[in-house]
Amino acid sequence: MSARSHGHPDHGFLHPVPSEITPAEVYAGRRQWLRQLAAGTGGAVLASWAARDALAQAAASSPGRPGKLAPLPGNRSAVPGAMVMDKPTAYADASTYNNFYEFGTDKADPARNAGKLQTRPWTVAIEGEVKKPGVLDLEALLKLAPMEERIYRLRCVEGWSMVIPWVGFSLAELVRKVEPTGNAKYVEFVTLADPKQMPMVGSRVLDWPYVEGLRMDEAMHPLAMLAFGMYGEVLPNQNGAPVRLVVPWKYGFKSAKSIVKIRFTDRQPGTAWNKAAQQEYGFFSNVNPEVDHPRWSQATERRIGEDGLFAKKRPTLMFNGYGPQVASLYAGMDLRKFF
Ligand SMILES: Nc1nc2c(c(=O)[nH]1)N[C@H]1C(S)=C(S)[C@@H](COP(=O)(O)O)O[C@H]1N2
Ligand SMILES: [Mo]
Repeated sequence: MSARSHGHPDHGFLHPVPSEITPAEVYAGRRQWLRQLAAGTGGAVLASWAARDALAQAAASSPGRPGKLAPLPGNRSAVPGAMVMDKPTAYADASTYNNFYEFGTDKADPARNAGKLQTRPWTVAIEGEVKKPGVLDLEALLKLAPMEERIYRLRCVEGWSMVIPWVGFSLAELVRKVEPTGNAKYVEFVTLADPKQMPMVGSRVLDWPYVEGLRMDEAMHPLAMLAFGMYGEVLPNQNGAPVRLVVPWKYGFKSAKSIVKIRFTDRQPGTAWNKAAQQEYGFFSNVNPEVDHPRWSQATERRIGEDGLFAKKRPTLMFNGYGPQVASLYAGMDLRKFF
């Protein structure tokens, strides 16, 4: 199957978007995780998050402001463009309609098969062209910068989209702390490939581990995010626990899940989907309604939760609507050539 499997632009009107409630034990599991976080070193993170929330609320209600904001659900990001106004996708959809091929190629497979993924203990190795290489454990990573809530659109290359409130911080925070050398031009993200926990690892669907990459200036852009949570809770395993990338102006496959290694390189890394089908999935993969996938149009998208017989497709936005923030990164580049 390989590359062909990534690509059903439209499953028709009756594609299976599950909208059942997440099973109670899943919630219980995540609450448990949150409690552990709060009890341990993660407490500092949650505490600072709450403190920042209080600060933001105070700021919002201070005199001279054009009206009071509604109570904030978390520490809303001040990064320009980080809070889209689109209605967030239902949690039940965002956590059951997933691409995470290590756990299966059906949209429902990750939610079915990722439950037992061991996300603790977890480490992320920092390697390559940096002055401070090393191994960070998850606790250290969680404390690296204050957690923020950001509401991003996510556009999958297959032609569907969601709106997800993530919890995390800018990838740039980490990049700065590890001090890239002058030779660092790209950042490579290597994700977990454990055949004991991931049923598809070992199959030939993709070349494992799933690897993604960004150019250094993209990695430093404040909208590029390391996410640890969504909807105010710890990430469900199927969404890339315990830590994933979120790059909202690029097709969803750039947002690597369950990261175990971040490597700084002088050369453009080979990425999983680019290796699988070079002419279909470029290194940049910026969302672009004017550059079609060889097998389907990218001009429109289905917003998950809005499907149904009479649902209209939405026009896909250049850079997924983040052009004002990111277009300058690509000034002078031919976006058809560097797709
Ligand atoms: N490790 C890994 N990361 C991955 C994938 C994958 O198969 N494996 N799929 C990608 C694709 S195609 C998309 S659209 C997003 C989906 O993220 P979500 O399930 O949280 O919406 O994850 C991306 N990250
Ligand atoms: Mo995707």
